[in-house]
Amino acid sequence: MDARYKSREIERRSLDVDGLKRSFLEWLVYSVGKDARAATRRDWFHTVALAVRDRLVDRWMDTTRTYYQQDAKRVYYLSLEFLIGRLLTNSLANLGITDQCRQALDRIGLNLDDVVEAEPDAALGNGGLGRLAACFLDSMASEALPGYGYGIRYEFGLFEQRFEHGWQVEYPEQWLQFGNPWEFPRPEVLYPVQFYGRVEEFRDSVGERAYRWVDAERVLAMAYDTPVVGYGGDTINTLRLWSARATRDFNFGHFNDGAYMKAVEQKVLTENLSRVLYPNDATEGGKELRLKQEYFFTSASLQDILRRYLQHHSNFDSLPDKAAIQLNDTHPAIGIAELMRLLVDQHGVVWDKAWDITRATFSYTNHTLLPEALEAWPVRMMERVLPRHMQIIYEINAKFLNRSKARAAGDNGRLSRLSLIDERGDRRVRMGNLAFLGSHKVNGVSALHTELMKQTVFADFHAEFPERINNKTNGITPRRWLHQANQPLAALITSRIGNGWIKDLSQISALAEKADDLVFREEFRRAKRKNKKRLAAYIARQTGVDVQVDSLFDVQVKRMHEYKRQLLNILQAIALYNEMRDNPTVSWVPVTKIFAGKAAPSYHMAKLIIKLINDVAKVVNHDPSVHDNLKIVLLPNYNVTAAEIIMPAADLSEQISTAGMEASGTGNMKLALNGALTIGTLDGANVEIREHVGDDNIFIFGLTAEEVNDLRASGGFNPREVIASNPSLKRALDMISTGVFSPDDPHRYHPILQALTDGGDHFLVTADFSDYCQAQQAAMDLYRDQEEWTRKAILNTANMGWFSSDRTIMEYATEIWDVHPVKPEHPAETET
Ligand code: B1H
Repeated sequence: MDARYKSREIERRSLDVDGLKRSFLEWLVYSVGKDARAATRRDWFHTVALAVRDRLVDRWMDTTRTYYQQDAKRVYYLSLEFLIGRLLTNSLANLGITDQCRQALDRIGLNLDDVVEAEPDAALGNGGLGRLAACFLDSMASEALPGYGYGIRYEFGLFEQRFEHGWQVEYPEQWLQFGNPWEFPRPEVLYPVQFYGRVEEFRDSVGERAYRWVDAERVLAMAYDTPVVGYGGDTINTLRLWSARATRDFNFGHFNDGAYMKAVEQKVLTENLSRVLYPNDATEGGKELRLKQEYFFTSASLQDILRRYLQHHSNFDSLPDKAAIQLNDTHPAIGIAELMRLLVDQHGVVWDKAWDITRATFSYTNHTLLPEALEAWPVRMMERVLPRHMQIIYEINAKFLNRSKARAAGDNGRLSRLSLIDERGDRRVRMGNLAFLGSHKVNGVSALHTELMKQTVFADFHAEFPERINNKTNGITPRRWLHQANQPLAALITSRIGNGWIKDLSQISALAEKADDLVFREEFRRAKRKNKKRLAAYIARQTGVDVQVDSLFDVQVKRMHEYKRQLLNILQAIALYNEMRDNPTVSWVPVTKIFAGKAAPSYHMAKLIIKLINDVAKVVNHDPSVHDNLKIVLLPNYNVTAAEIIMPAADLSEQISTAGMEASGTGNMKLALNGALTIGTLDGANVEIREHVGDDNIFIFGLTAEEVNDLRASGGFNPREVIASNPSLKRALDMISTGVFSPDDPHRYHPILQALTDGGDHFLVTADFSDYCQAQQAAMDLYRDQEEWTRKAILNTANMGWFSSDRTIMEYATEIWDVHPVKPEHPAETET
């Protein structure tokens, strides 16, 4: 063997500084094809990523082989979104080679932080739902659970947001344009997925009625695998994402006609299927392409799951003992009809048996009760796109309604609510009902949300299946959200309680006793200040606004949505601005209001609120009469990487949704873990955060979910009266309506004012305004007492252990999936 080749083989595994350095230099030349003098930052990123990837491949294969050899029960997490962000820092940290890598780069004259900056975010998700899936991948690998993620390899992730004259403008996010060093294309892992066509009835070999789906269009799903490194690097799981490929025969038909250009055009159209992520967080467009995306990745994943199962089994009886399939919201819920189709039509399993297997295999997580987000596909579309599935859904429905009819005792209202078909108006398939019926467990994502599921959307199903609904309060991975993102605080914590918390976040409770330790407080503040300086520099770079590092960093970062009430926050900012101008001699607590978040491109109201925040910011930030005591910034293009800079630097965490509307929230957890105090309503997981951190260490305000419900039901709520009786609210609204913030277009904000008055203020902004302002005042007052504030901040960090996604994932594993940790077997490493 060529000596040089042999030495590279050894190098690929070396974890020491010298070995890493030699690997980098080799990779740069032989794989990236650049000379060190000509290499750009991006070249170095690719170099380092490829060299790091080498160091996880052995253990990745060991993990996969161990699962296979033990025929372990696997869990498959089906999700249209995986918002994983950057992977280099994460891989280094989880492999435990960050320092070695930094030193190796030092020796080449490079800085690791610069190299890291060249990695684009994998923005394959919209918001909380997608980020949750990413945290779950991290936790499954860190807990040694045989877990796979299945999704779509979108070419365009979530759009890039820029502000032009204060308005949101969307740009395509081409994260793959320079290649993706983390993924392994698997051109041999290819499954056909069909659309359209019709169903033919025939008699099978024993004379039974059977069906086949014919004359359909075919698309191929090709796999791309990304290794998911668990903490410590022992378990390395797989995220398998599907990409659409046109079939060859499909093209050849056109070639024979000589219509070459048409064939190529057709190929491009077919492959559009996996091109772009739909950018609507929590709303459904009803677009045919979206339905096709859902079916495309679900069908490919199920075919892959069955193929893997059949390597060890000859019938499907034990499928539920070997595979648990989790539906991340209803987006993959068509999988229930698809598994029935695969079992019954393709593998000849009898219906009732197939149904038992399906139900025992699937479980479903609901993430929202918002009516506009509950997927309901028009029957006419479903019949056209997925004709066999529509039949199967009718069949499931008929059998179910027949059975429940007896019990429903002639209650037709109840029966029509239980139906998989919404018969009102144009007929629609209710995907939530299908997901519920086809699953053995259905969960909500916070205690309150799960309770509301039982009382509202799934009340009838809950009565029918009282054991099925359960709660799994969301969590976040402490690796990315504290260990990686907040190194100053992570180092401080480790210096006091060791590093066990990274793997077992419950250990962080040991910090509670340090809350009264003045030295510890001082160091805690120093860590926070360091993070605030970093964020201030980022704000200056991104927006040109200079903010005071010692001001109260008041942070609301999340998707822009009316129910999340960024509007309430900016109205309070206007009121505060007025107070500061009215009382210039008072010594004000300086406040920096930090917003970030994208609006769905077609969500006009959310985009108008963005413009309002930018307009208010412009006026306030340039007004000398507030003496820099108030600054407002809206950071563009909020994503995982921006969140990693923002979360550690926050003092106050805004979680102010209309009670009953935010299913859980997870940003609330990231901020509290990083020592921010929450100002929030009793909504989603805020309720449980309060229980853990204690009533004294959180600012709760506003109507409860029950009060919201009663107020709306009573019909007696009159926002105009509320406005008239609150001078500071009235003044703020008058300023908006008279064009103080929009002199170029005084009527710009008419739709917002309209919604708050004639529109009935559906999100109860005016109703909660006064209570919110009081809570804000309490926060500012407390902030004057830095010792007291720090004490409470420490208690927040110390009491967030339960919100680790490791806890969440182990609850899923034991209570829903019955999946157990499997330690990979590593053969003794042989150096040949
Ligand atoms: C959540 C969504 C969502 N709930 C539809 N629902 C989408 C719905 O593209 N779509 O069609 C996209 C996203 N996302 C969020 O899930 C909740 O609002 C949060 O409260 C929750 O924390 C998060 C994770 O459970």
